Amino acid sequence: MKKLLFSAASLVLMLVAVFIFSPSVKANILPPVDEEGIPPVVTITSPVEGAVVTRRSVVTIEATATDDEGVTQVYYKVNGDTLCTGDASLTSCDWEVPSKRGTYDIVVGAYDASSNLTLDLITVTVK
Ligand SMILES: [Ca+2]
Repeated sequence: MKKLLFSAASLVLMLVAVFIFSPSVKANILPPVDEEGIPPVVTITSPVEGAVVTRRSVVTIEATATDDEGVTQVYYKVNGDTLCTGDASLTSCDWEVPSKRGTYDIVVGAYDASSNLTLDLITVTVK
């Protein structure tokens, strides 16, 4: 009797394991995976690479972000500081240019639903 119970318990465990690890069940539990692994396409359209911007002005950074399965998150950074974050509808971000002259890196990043990340980077000069 003891042995029979043990066998029954093993069988249940095995079925549970099969259930948990079967691909169809996994697909329902885990977020969708972009099997193609196609990352978003991101382009900073304004300002242009190497542009000279005036200190203490406000520059509108504009970018496009597209993806085969849809862009889920976009962010704008200048020298590592996050200026704006949003969903795919975020296509521009105002940057209050500091008074310090020099070169500044503008980065726009976009994620798709599979957490693929694409960055575009330009460098501008503040004068
Ligand atoms: Ca994608």
